[in-house]
Formats: sequence, C-alpha cells, structure tokens
Amino acid sequence: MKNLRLAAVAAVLLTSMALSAQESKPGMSAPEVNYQAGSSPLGDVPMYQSTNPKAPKMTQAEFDRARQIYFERCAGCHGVLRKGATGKPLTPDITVGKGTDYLKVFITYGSPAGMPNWGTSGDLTETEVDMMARYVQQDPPVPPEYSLADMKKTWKVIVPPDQRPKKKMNNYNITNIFSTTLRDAGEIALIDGDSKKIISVLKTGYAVHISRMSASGRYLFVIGRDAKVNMIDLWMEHPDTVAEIRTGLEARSVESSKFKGYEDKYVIAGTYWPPQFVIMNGDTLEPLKIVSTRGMVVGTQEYHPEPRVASIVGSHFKPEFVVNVKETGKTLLVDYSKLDALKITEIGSAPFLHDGGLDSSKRYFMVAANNSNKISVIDLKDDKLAKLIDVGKIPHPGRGANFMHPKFGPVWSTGDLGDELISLIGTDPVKHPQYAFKVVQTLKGQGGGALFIKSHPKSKHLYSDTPLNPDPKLSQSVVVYDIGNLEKGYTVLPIAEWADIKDDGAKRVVQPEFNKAGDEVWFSVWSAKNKESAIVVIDDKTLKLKAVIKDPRLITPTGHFNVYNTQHDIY
Ligand code: DHE
Repeated sequence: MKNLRLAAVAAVLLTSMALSAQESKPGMSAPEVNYQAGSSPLGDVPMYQSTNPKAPKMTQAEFDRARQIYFERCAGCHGVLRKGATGKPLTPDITVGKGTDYLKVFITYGSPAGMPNWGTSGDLTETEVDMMARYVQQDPPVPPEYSLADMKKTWKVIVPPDQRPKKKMNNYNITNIFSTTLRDAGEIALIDGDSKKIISVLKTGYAVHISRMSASGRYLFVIGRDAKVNMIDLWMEHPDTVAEIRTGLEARSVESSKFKGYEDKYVIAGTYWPPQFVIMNGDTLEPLKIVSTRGMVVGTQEYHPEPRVASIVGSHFKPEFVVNVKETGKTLLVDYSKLDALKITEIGSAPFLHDGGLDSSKRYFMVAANNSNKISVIDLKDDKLAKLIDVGKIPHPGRGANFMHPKFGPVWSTGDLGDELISLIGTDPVKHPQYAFKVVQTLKGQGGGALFIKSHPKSKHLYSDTPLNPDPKLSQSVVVYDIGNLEKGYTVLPIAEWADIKDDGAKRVVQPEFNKAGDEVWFSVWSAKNKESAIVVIDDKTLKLKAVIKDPRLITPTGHFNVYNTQHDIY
C-alpha cells in the first residue's frame, strides 16, 4: 500500500519534473554530476544534531549515518550548509514543506535537471533513501571552524631549514621530475622524467589533489582533499617531506609566491571548509594569516556563508596571490607584501569560479566561471576584469593551453565538460587587438566530459582529454590537433589501448602533461584502486608511443605535474 502511494506520487512528480526541465535551463550533464558529486572528507568530522521541531523524527544513529552519506554523495553539489551550489538548496524552509514522500521520489528517481537516481541506481537502499529524505528536513549541522591554533596543532617541521642541504644532494635532473597524484592511495609518486623510473612514493593527504612548485624549483607542495599540505624538498639525497600542516577540513588548492624578491617566501592554501585561505611561511609552513572568503555573491549581492576557494595562482607581475572564490564569483588579488596590513583587490566576474591558468605573457589570468559558461580574464598588471567571455557549456580548462595560432597570434584555450567544443581565445591586446579576449575559433572535440587541455611552446600540437565522457572509447583516448592546420580536425590517440592493461574497468585517460624539453607528453591511465593503472608517454613529434610506466605502487594516478613547467607556469 505504502509502495503504491509512493509510485503514484512518483508518477505525478516525474511528469511535472520533466515539464519543468523542458521549460527551465538545461540541467547538468551526467559527467558533470559525477564529477561534482565527489566524496568530501567532512563525513568523518563530528557534528551535532540540532532538532528542528517541524522535521520528521530521526534517531541519533540515523542522523549520523545520513550525515555521512550526505557528505560522501551530496555536499559536492548542494553545499556543506545545504544552501545550494550546482545542486538546489536543501534547507528546511524548503524541504519541510515538500515532505518526506516528495523528497523520497526525488532521491530515488533523480531529476532531469541533473540529480542522480540514487535509489533506482542501487547506490542507496530504500531505508537509506527514507533516512536521507528525513535528514534534509533537519537543520543542517555545521562543521567546526578551523583557527590558527587548530592549524598549529597539526603543524610539523620535520627537517628545520638550517638542517636542510645547502645544495642539491642527489643526481636527479630535478627540473624534469614529475609529481604524480596517486588519488585513492593518498600518496604522490616522484618519477624521474629522464629514466621514467619511480624515485619514491610519499604519503600525503587524503584523496590527494594537486602539486605546485616553489619559484626556485626546490620545494614541491602537495595538498590533499583533507587540506593537509606536504612540503617536499627536492634537494635532499632522497627527496622527502620536510614540513606538513592541516590547513582546514577540506581543500583543493595550494600555491607559492612567485614575484621577484618574494621567491619561496610564502605558501598559500585555500580551503573548501572553512571557506578561507591561509598564508604560510615558505620555509616551514608556519601559518601566518587567515582570511575568510564569506561574503556577497557577485550580481545578486546576497550573502553566501560557504564560498569555497577554488584555483590559486601566484602573480608574476606583483606580490599578489590570485585567489578564485567559487560561489561568490570573485577573484581576490591578495597583496602579500604587508601581511599585517593586508590589501585585497576584489574583482567580481561570474559564479562559480573553478580552474584556470595564465596566458603566455603571464599578465592575464583566465578562469572558468563554470556555472555561467564563461571565462573571466583578470588583468594582473592593472588589477581589473579585462573581459568576461562566453564559451561552451561548463568550461573546464585545468590551467588551459597557450599556443601561437597561425592567424590569430597568441591564444589560450579551454575544453568543456558539458559539450564537445574547444574555445580558442586571443590573448594579445598589443599586436592583435582585434582578436584580444574574443573566441577566435571553436574546434570540435570528440565529445563532452573534457577536463584538461595542453600544449607547450616547443610543440606544434594541442591535446585534449575526455575522461568523464560516458563512452569508454572516448574516455580511454585523447585527441590531438596540428596547430598549423587546425581545420583538418583531430587525430585520436588510443592511450588506454597502448597501456595494454589486461584488467577491465574504467581506464580513464587523464591530463596531458609535457616534459621539460617539450618533446614528450605524459598521460595517466586511471583505473579503480584495485586494478592496474599506468602512465603512457608519447613522442610529441611522431605521436607514437614512447614508454609505458607500470608499477604496483601506481594506484589511481590522475594529475601529474612536471617540475619545470609547473614552476614556470608553462602550459
Ligand atoms: Fe580537481 C585542479 C576542484 C574533481 C583532478 N580541482 C582543481 C582545482 C580545483 C579543483 C579548485 C584548481 C586548483 C588550482 O589550480 O589551484 N576537483 C575539484 C572539485 O571540487 C572536484 C570537482 C570534485 C571533488 O570531489 O574534488 C574535483 N579533480 C577532480 C577529479 O575527479 C580529478 C579528475 C581526479 C582527482 O585526482 O581527483 C581531478 N583537479 C584535478 C587535477 C587538477 C585539478 C589534475 C590540476 C590541473 C592542473 O593542470 O593544474
């Protein structure tokens, strides 16, 4: 009887959802949903149940389990405080009125606007769906803040600066080392780019995310999703962590100061929770200054309680960190020359700012406002918004790719998560003013689900991956364009096939990255953590396979970062 009632509610709701989806803006694509709905480490943080008298009853055990599921599956889209991000807001003022049956249908069947079908997919049981429907009617539990004192409790200087080597103590060509993210192992592999041998595998934070280099090329900084930063000294006989700290409860970005006179002086980490960033001493990771990013959303000027810090880059033009805040759609130019009288220039563009990179002159920072299908161009010399440019659906450049276009001069490019397009944007307002900050050409890629695009000043090629495309043929290959003849279209490189992995499974090919010389391109073949993965290296001139790196320690390789290219922002 109960099931019949649910089915009847479902039929009515699904019809109305389909209609409203046709009327409203198109929803998120499956790749985008899967990408955003990643697990948050906040699931393990203790938080307390505050009772909402209007909400249906839950036991403490049910509440705790539902909270964990929420942070594992839902927070990426709906936000920590359920105020809504790429997903809809789920606060009790909205959910209590909808009621448990309505919410159960949504959770079970999903919606055309992008909500996954958690019930019918088998990801959640009927009991869990019921529990989640009641959970989202309670007041959202608030994770704790994270202060300087909290950071200091986790801060360790393992090798103090005066006990570190005075010169490089190993024979590695450290400029050509790759730091490879081993995502599900919470480790990075340092791989010698010359010999293609693994130098070492080092423990880092949970679900480690990115690596960045200090300006001198000596220190490597790695950040985990649990906001742990490792500082690795590449001069040691056996490169290893010399300092570490937890900068918050959840994070994605770390960077170091690059401006002349401030090389290796400061490190910055931006956190998803709490919504803030911290500037640290570049030698030891001692936390010095924390700044909150809570504030008003660009345009509506409504208060947002949890605007997450997305990409950060160190300016080469001024002593500034370029900090991109997702939900408020603001880029903060943080002047680190006087930490005790901090000056921040706030540039509003569009939500949600995510990833981006510098143009080839390093004057302009090009950042994807992925919810607005735009690229915003921040002028790091004049500290202003140079342009807001419409591109394809959900742009996702990584750091983007710069190259010299035969007709339009220097361009920066991005692929899209939501469609198959690649947009080329002119970046030279001096010699090519008619093309500056306009989409000068659009290339057709092999499909949506693109994450990273790459070229190199010495290369004649442009590479684009599609690891989140639902078609395995596309997610397991990349495309490459001849820059001199872009009209010709792309050539497909079957990277996963070349890896010759016998295990079945995803084998997603992710993130092209050049070696220092710019004559090889490295790709990760990303399998599940219990399956074989690999790194495939190709010759950039011939586009032929050059090497396959396999090792049982290479568990879930995703991003990889060449020391020299990362140090000098070459991409
Ligand atoms: Fe990333 C960069 C956030 C999922 C691989 N990722 C970034 C940046 C942000 C971000 C804010 C920019 C950092 C910078 O430049 O300072 N990533 C997020 C998420 O919030 C998201 C969507 C969901 C999540 O749960 O984390 C997410 N990212 C992923 C993945 O699933 C990827 C493909 C595999 C993995 O390792 O987790 C992935 N993200 C990467 C990589 C970069 C990155 C390789 C660096 C690109 C570069 O060229 O610099």
